[in-house]
Amino acid sequence: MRRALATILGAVTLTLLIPCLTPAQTDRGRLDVLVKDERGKPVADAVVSLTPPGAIAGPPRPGAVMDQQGKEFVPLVLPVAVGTPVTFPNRDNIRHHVYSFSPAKRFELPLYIGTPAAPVVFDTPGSVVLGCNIHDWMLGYVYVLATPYFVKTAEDGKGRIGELAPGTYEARVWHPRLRAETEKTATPVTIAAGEPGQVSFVVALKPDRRPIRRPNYEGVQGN
Ligand SMILES: [Cu+2]
Repeated sequence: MRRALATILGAVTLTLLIPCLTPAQTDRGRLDVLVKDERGKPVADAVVSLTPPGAIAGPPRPGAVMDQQGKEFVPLVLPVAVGTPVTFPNRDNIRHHVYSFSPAKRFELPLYIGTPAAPVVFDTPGSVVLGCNIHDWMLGYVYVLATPYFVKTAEDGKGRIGELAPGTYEARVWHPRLRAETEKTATPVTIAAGEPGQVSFVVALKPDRRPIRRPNYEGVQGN
């Protein structure tokens, strides 16, 4: 009798294990994120990322776009997975001169109109601060992540990361004006199939100090 019971239990265990070994898409989970500041105000343009416990598969990264429009970088923050090629189309009818001195990617796109022929490939994780030599107030960020699981928060401070395999991940938050180091925000998060996980961050931000935009300034010599 005892042996029969053991056999039945063995069969049940095996049956339960099989779906786990071959997870279907429906077994995926998701994470809802919320970022607020110390006064409880929602924080937009924060990037929340998830680092999985194992190795990260490296599928080809689709390209991303950082526009220059109305003499501003659009979007202000562009999160990308490491290895992503980014194009910098100029939608204005004047020239821009995009550059970055950030250690994660030093590059320069000398004065141009239209889309430069070759995209810039962001191959090192970290934040890349963008500027324009002509328009001092133009400021943008490419945030390069070692993981493909991330989301940028909307005006309501919310975002969602979907299609996650169940397991325990580390969540982190980044923002251009974050006072803390992103590494110190690491928080374990468990993702289960069928039930949305949730993580919220309360962040302290530095004041927003951008150079004042000069009205109708086209740049020197009509650039
Ligand atoms: Cu410019």
